[in-house]
Amino acid sequence: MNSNLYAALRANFPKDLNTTAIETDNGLFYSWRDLERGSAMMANFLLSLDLPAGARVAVQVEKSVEACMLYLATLRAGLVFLPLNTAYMSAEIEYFVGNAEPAVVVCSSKNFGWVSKIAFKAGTQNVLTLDDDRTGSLLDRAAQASDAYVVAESHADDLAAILYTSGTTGRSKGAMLSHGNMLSNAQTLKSYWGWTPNDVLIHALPIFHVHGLFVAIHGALLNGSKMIWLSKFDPKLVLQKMSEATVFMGVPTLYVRLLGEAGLTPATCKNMRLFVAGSAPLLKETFDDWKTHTGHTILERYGMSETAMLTSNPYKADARYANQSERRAATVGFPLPDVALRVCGEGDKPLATNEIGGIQVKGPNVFQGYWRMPEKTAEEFAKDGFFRTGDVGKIDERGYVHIVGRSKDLIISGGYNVYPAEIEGYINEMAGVAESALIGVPHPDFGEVGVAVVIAKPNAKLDDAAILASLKSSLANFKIPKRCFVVNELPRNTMGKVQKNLLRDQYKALFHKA
Ligand code: MCA
Ligand code: AMP
Repeated sequence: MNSNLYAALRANFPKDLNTTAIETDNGLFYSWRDLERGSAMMANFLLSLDLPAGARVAVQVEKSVEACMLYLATLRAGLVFLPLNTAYMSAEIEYFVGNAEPAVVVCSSKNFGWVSKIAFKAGTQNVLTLDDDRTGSLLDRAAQASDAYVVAESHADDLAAILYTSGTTGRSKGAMLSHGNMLSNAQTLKSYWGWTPNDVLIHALPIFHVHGLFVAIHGALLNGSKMIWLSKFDPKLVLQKMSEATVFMGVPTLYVRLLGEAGLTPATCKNMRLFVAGSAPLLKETFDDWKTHTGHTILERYGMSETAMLTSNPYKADARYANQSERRAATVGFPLPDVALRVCGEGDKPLATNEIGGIQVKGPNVFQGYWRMPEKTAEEFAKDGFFRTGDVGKIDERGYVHIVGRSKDLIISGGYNVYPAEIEGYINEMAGVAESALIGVPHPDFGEVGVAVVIAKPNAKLDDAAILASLKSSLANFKIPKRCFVVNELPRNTMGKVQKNLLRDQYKALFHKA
């Protein structure tokens, strides 16, 4: 049997391929046949390059339906998709391309100059462009390829995608996900969230992360459900489209921004059946306000790049948990049906109900390891095969999982991950800097944002604005600390380690009233 993920998605397209699969915010309608033919032509083009099995296709392009087709084409050709955040700048792209050694790089035409230089230096032979107005050399080349049906034979454990997730120390690690990892997760969510072919999803997230690329797109395609495709999140446009939709997915910031709109009313949401939140903690306040303004209860779920989705609040009564159907604020719900989840203490020992420890998981969705990092991979797994997520939590007496913190030093800002070690590394290289600490503090819009606390070398004079400007010239915009403080010393424990908890406490009311 062919375990290629595209084959499973395709099998659920509606019988009538002429109906609308995707409607865009600039008035275009793509039929299921368009998705099928467009991705076939791109797949046939990729196959014409005669690439070795497992070759990577790295993609840094603006959101478009053609970019979605390129993802499907990569699956169909049996190649490995490597999506990259559009905010990444040259040093970041240089690392990913150097590490993954993609055979194909697809970028926006405005970036072709610098991206192609990096790619050719890393040995990539094929650098193509794709823009969000249906132009670019990829489409020119694919237009000459056959639209004949093609789906490569894949095994469930063949790689389908590599997602880079930043390392807490050192550089980013590429999480390798297989066709089987992603299909099992999509099938589980299909039934757990009660998808039907009549659903209409508002797709407002970027398509270079698990949430927008896998949870949202697989959800719709595996159910033959239509998507309303927004090129970027715009709260007014979401509300305008809401009456035509049934499902919405967002990081908490999207819900916060929607709550700021006067047009958010029960009437606007009358056809909606499901609001999903995840990628970062959803505040109870947002959960409650949403209920008040719309009459709907947000369903919060939890996942990771390494595992896709792990837990979910119930969509309807869950027979495994005494038929509980309550979606509870500040919990991430129950482990998904095929996910084993435990909370462990020292030595990977499972803890009792309500005891706080490291969250570990096992299941068909758990990744194949980190790209070319066998030792790092081995370190992250317990002896009995459970993956250590780096999240800290507990399971309560009713079975709900709570995330109470992270053992990894990570800031999640507006759904994007920022690793303090990376930013501190850049600041510490700057002239006159003795040391720095990046901490996450509460923020009303992004949930959490980075704040840099910096110490100067003796007799050196540092300027906070200059530090931020210098970071801005080398790092993706969402990683730039929102504030920078130059101070005389950092709090330390008796071992000499910087006590970030004290700094977080000191700066916690910077954007939020305590
Ligand atoms: C933009 N900025 C940010 C962020 N986004 N700063 C911190 N955190 C951010 N997330 C910067 C901009 O560069 C700008 O800086 C300033 O903040 C204001 O930008 P704004 O116009 O408000 O931003 P935006 O373009 O509207 O974007 C906000 C956003 C976006 C729509 C919330 O960040 C977003 O789409 N987030 C979703 C991320 C996502 O999909 N995560 C899923 C990961 P300046 O003015 O200096 O230029 S998947 C995952 O985590 C797991 C597996 C899971 O469970 O799902
Ligand atoms: P990444 O693998 O980079 O996409 O980030 C995954 C991390 O996001 C997880 O390890 C969690 O720390 C965090 N995360 C995802 N969903 C939630 C949620 N609902 N609540 C709290 N944290 C979450």
